[in-house]
Amino acid sequence: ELKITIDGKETMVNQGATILDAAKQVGVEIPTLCYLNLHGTAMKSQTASCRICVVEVEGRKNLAPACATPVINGMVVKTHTPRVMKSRRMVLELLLSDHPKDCLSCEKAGNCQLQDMAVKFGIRDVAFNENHAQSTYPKQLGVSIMRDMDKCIMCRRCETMCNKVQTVGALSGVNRGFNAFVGTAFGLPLEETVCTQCGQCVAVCPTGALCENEQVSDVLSGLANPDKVVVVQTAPAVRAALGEEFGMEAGTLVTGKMVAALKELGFNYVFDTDFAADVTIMEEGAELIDRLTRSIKGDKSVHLPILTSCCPAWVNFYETQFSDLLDYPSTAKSPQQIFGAIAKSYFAEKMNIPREKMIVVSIMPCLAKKYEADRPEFEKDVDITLSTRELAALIKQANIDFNSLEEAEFDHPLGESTGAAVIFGTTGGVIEAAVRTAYEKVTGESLGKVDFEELRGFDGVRAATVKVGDLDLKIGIAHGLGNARTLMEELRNGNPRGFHAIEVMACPGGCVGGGGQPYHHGNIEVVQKRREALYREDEHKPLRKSHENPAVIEMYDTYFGHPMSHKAHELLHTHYTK
Ligand code: HC0
Ligand code: SF4
Repeated sequence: ELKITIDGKETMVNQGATILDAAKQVGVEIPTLCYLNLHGTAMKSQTASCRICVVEVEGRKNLAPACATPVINGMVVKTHTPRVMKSRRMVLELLLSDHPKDCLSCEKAGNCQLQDMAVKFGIRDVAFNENHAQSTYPKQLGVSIMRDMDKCIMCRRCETMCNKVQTVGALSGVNRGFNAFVGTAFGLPLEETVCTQCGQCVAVCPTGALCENEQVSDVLSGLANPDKVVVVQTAPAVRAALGEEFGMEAGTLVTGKMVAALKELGFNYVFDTDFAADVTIMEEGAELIDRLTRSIKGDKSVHLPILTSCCPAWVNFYETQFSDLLDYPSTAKSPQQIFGAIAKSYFAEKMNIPREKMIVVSIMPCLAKKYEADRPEFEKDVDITLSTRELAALIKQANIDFNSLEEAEFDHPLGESTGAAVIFGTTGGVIEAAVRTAYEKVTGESLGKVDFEELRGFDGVRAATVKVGDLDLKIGIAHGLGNARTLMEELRNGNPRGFHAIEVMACPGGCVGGGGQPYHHGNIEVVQKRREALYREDEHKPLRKSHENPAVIEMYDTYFGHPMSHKAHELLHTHYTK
């Protein structure tokens, strides 16, 4: 242990701790722009590129960046001397001198850490402003992500996310000095690179350099058109985070208020992606049982483990990076797409609504869902996808007092769901939902306890064995694409651990940590609180197994026949392309 004194407060830290870690321990806040530490995951970015976190270390001539300076025993540090403050201000003015000043209309306005810092430092005039011509990179508007590299401050958090955490490698720093920015290979649009559209670069970008492709106005046009029937679905993880946009504590569940707000906004039907998640379990569960049964009978052509296929960035990742293993993923579409397909077939037929009159909007915690909805094979079953943040913006625009809304209920029938569907939004949840159903289908017994604690947790790669009748069902779980890569390489090497099923979610924590959620600026505790909220909602649901959803049962009885039927294959399954 090492002793350090920060602003007169003494503390002990472990070898390897930085001044920033020590300061956090004694409750001293040191401002940072480039630093990123998602505790509990493998992510850490300490490029020390912004120099905002500099402090004075007794006995040293130069100011030291707190994020990258290891503690030495007996160190004495001061974090807010006039010299420190002057230096921080200088850095900030330099950053601002080369930064566009369209803050009024910037997408990140209100969520920009650079803007917050300028407010905090009371910057009124920006020095050096006239000396540097601002670079003019063209804005690139992609299907999920908007890039505006004039606003890049070279903190390189996105690079850390993309290259180290996700191991995708779509982004890297180019040029030096005032011309530096983070770019793609040959300046190609993200769609033409290995980018998976996961949106984790957007989630950590402190400025307006990386934002989502906003589609709020498309939704407003739909709502304003009297000839259209506008149907909305909300993903599991949205309800656990939307409240943060209205000042609520992380982990507050706002399911009922969210439904009420959507009704106020004028959607004709407010439905739940959770309904479709229950359907996914019916299809994917049946597929798993089918593969297991055939394998037990000695069929050598069966591909095990089955891989979950509901996360679009993950689908993109295996299509691009593991195209030799495309027989392994489940062919079930994601709940978002299953919902769209059902809304425009089963529901539309039931209600006599012509397909062309219906607009299906999804509210997703994710940016890759925009890309998924746009994939040509899905034929616009989902028309528009908004992120959690965009929904919040829409509610604010409509002047709806979210906090005082009376809770409302989802509409029938596509608003019915079970607890199994709710936990889809967190790492381990999809496979737990599948196990609840597979267990009962295989053994014919009713599960006493539906909580599979062994599948929960936050380690990047997890493995668990669940007893299902005579079978030891071996399950692998990964969240974050770098962790997924570890499991996929294992699979390529012959599946030595004998997994039967693997769940992958591209974002750290699963959808609760998605790239479309309220910005948490690298505070992973927020993501953990959202996860707990989903487990709470599951616990309080009267039904907690997908195959018990009465609206799902009715739909199979009257429309699909049974899981994996011909019609189910046509509407609820997909294929993968290299
Ligand atoms: Fe998810 Fe989903 S759980 S990917 O994380 O499977 O985005 O929340 O909507 O589709 O249900 C996201 C969340 C979904 C889908 C569901 C799955
Ligand atoms: Fe990389 Fe994901 Fe950003 Fe694409 S969306 S550039 S894969 S971090």
